[in-house]
Amino acid sequence: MERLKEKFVQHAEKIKEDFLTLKKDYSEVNLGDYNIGQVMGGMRGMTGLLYETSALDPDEGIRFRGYSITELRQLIPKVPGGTEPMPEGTFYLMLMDALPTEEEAWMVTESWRSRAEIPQHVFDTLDSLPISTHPMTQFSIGVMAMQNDSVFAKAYRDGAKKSDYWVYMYEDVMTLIGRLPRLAAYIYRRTYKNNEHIAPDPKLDWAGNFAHMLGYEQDEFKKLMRLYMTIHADHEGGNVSAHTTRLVGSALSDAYLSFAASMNGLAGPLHGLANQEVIRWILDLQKEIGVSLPSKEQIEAYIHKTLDEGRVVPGYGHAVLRKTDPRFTAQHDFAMKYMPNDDLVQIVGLLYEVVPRVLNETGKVKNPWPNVDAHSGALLVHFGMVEYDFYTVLFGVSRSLGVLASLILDRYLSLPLERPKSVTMKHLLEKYAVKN
Ligand code: CMX
Repeated sequence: MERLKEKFVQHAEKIKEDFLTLKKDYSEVNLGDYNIGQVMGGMRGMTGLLYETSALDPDEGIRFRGYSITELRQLIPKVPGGTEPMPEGTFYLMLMDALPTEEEAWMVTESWRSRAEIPQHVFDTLDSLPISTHPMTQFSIGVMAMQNDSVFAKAYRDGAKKSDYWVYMYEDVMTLIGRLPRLAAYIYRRTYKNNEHIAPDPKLDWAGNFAHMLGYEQDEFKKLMRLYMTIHADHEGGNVSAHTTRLVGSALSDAYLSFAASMNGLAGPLHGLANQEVIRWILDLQKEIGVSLPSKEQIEAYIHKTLDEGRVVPGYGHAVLRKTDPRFTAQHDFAMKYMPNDDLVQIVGLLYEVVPRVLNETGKVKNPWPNVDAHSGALLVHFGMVEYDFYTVLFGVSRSLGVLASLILDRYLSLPLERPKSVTMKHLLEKYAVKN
């Protein structure tokens, strides 16, 4: 058995005990009440999912197995000469609930590297799509095109035992994550770089190799990719991409089916697509005002115009967070270190000074502060990655780490089919409305 897999079993046996204790002795304990407003309002604030790899505090932001982004940047191993955490280490932490040593982080790299080759038919499938196909659509189709390699689907068909499902899920997850950078880089180079592809460099770490295959060799871009892949990796279980992975996986759909479904959710503008929308919105702002660095007053007028048109200000607001997203702060920190004078970075900074007040003045926005998507585009443009329609694919590659680590755990714990109950408005009105 792969050493990584053995380590996972050691950890998973312990959490299985907790799982069984909770199920056996505490199943009847109430977690809270909810109301019709929550049922009608996207289930905000309703606790209804078990999710181990990360937890989100509305004020503090995300913690991966208890560690904040700041702590990850200090404690997760780095490549030699590196300054940012290896995403492999973050994956290890999420899967095993333990900080990895350097050797353990590289063990993950090695496992993914050994599985990274993509069958030719996947590239042929992508090549058959019109070049105008959105990169996220290509990404989802590329993942689906790999589904016939699923060892989980095959094992299920061959009558595998329920207690062994996780073994096959583990294989699929590790293979899929190993392949994603190559798939994403292929989409990027096919769509924007004249179909000129770059072979992987087996000496590099997962994120460094991703940067290399995308065609960005600057050391700082590789650093950015390591940070980017770490901070977007997980955001507890209720967001659209994590929840979709869980939901679809609960039907015993394999990792390819579950992950492709989650990416279709990430591709929505209220979720991951917001990262491309932010930069599109800023570029439109520059164009409309006619200067590369607008004043605060000009920015404020543009925000009002956006709101008056009935649009949202992309990159601001959140369904759970109530303070500035620490993922925004980590990116701002990176920007201040490497590109403080960049015009787009400065606009991001000016927006931070203006948008929260304007959103607060609407009286309806619950969180006026920036989320992760408010900053990422400015960093990417700085390095020359101007093709913003591609940005959500980067988010997707990173998001695989958390949602797929969780999917292995789901099958280890044999979580059941998700099947919440729905209710009609007629029923609610008949039962609860006061009749005159
Ligand atoms: N600009 C303008 N209006 C906003 C807003 C924003 N950035 N954020 C919230 N609002 C509005 C909502 O549209 C809603 O208006 P209506 O009552 O007219 O429908 C009202 O404020 C209340 O919304 P909320 O409770 O504060 O926020 P939600 O939990 O409903 O939605 C989110 C959260 C992220 C969808 C929303 O803040 C938004 O649309 N933000 C912009 C898009 C964005 O950046 N998405 C990325 C989120 C992070 C990620 O998943 O990647």
